[in-house]
Amino acid sequence: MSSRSIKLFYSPVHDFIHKSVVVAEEVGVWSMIEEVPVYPRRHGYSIAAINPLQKVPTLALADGTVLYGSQTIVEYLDSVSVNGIHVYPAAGLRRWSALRRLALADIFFDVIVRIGQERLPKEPGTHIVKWNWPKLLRALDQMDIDIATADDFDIGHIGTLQALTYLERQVDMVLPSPVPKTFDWREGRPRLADWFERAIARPSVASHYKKPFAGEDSPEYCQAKIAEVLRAQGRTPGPVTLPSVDFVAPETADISAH
Ligand SMILES: N[C@@H](CCC(=O)N[C@@H](CS)C(=O)NCC(=O)O)C(=O)O
Repeated sequence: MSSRSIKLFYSPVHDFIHKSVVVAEEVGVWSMIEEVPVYPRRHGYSIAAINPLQKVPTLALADGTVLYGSQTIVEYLDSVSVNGIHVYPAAGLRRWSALRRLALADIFFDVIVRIGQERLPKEPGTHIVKWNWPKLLRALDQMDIDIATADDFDIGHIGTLQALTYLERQVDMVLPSPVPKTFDWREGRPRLADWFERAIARPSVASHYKKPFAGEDSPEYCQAKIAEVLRAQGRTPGPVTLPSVDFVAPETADISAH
């Protein structure tokens, strides 16, 4: 792989931890990655042409191969480790423990995303929050139990960092009832809280966490990178039309490049 040959389409919001970034750092491939900022809710950032789910993160290799689902992306990055480090433990119980904790943390993340969607003006229904909030509380308790036996740093821990920091970000922005306005996941979970303080001091985390993104992040840049990927796939990019509204419902998102 040549320098910066992998494009990482992701939301460059560094007040929560991104598994893809931490894994790329841990396995020594961060220098091969070109960051492509995508703000999924803002106009001009549709990546539907390369990911039908219109979700970030999405990874594009030099040959046009596109990977999505953060689980797929991090396992791929782990498989191309250049320093011998792997965040997926080898086959056996340690691996399944890590994958279970990764699933716990990732589904936790999806639930946070769903709760965040309650801010959308045309999607009311706090029953969704009431249904999901207990799941998050139970997941936090499970994380607190799991972390008691942590003597390493694996993909499940990285997922947990993302899940906890994303929850914190969402709580800061206020989540609908019954999520408390001042909810702190640390309360009643001292083991998880202690571990978190140590984990965020790791270089792979500390180099990005709470550091504002400093690169190019315009919609034009994003679409130029989409066009590069399409060309690498042998496809002809269509004209880019930036919609005039802030929010584009998935069903009306720009699919002109298809
Ligand atoms: N389970 C997915 C979750 C990805 C996800 O929900 N990403 C959010 C980032 S905040 C997103 O793309 N939201 C835009 C949308 O849901 O349309 C994964 O792990 O890749």
